[in-house]
Amino acid sequence: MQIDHVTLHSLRIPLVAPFTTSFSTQHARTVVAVEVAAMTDHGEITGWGECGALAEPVYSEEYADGAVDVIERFALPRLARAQRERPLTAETVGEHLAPIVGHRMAKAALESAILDAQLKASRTSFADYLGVTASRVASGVSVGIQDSVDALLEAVAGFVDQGYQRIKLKIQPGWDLEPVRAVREAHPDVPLQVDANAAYTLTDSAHLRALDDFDLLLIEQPLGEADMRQHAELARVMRTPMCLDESVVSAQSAADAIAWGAAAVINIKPSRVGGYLEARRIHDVARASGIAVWCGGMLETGLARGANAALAGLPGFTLPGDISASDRFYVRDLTTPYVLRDGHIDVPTFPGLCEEPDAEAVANFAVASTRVDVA
Ligand code: OSB
Ligand code: MG
Repeated sequence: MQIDHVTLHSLRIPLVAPFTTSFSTQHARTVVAVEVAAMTDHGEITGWGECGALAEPVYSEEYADGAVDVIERFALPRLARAQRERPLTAETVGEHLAPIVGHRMAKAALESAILDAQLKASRTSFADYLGVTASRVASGVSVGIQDSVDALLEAVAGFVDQGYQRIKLKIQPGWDLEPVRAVREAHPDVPLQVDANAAYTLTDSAHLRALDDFDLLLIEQPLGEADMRQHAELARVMRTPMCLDESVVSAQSAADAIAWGAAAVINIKPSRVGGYLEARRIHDVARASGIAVWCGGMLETGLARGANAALAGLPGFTLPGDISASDRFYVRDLTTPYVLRDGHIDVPTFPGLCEEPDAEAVANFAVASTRVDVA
């Protein structure tokens, strides 16, 4: 294909309730939506991609406005140059953008939009592209830090009643053993796991070990992004399986984590690792090593939620993902909302990665929009 122009939409979408993690409280999701207008063998096609970066650089070093900047100033000029040589494909985007260090969420958004256009042009669903045969995936939910244990118990009971297959509790120092114990006592059999978003250090080992009493599926990213060796040390003293999120940014870092014993489980977030193609490679590395994976989330809108569900249909995704229904975060999604049916989310069958977003919703939530000519 040949990209003609790209529109970068900065959206601010209100959340149904504030979402608190160890690094921030969000009241709305600031999200960059990438709209690629391309000429393909099948005519003019528009593709959409979502950027996982939050408004502030608090989960990783990326942030929404920074993603717009790097896409506009550095990524698109490279793709413009590349497509003067030969037609662009989604599979070559990663190589064209490799000289740009980091900025994986920005790259992922662009690659997703191009892959969406490519699959729409060939009338292929993302599941068929991946070779996924599953028609639905088990749905888990990530529950933020609450003001009180009672509020947490009420939130968890609501999600359990809705049929979510697994509950993930956000923890941080001062909000860990007591809330986890309370949820475990109220729901003795619910599949339960915790996520610390790097809020602890290795000196907290003895304290974190107390979580072993609660029959957790895993503990996610207790230590810093760069603390791979320290995660391996912590893993040796805990029974609860160690899962990495922030530390795994590529297939290479996944291989390192596995080799060093830093991860018994990996949370694969397509945005964090530079896109769905690298996410697939991490799945393959983990599966070849006997390491379980599950699909994480960044409060995706309908532009990426269905693609995450398709990815999670790959056979190595043996644990429920953070792939909830749209209404877990949004009153109004950008696309047809994803719904929970019997604790599962359907794997989409439409062509491409996502449905075309509702133009009125995009206009409603837009705070800025930048058109970049690429041809
Ligand atoms: O660590 O998994 C995380 C949201 C924002 C940033 C980091 C994380 C999360 C979540 C939300 O846990 C998961 C979801 O999208 O449902
Ligand atoms: Mg996490």
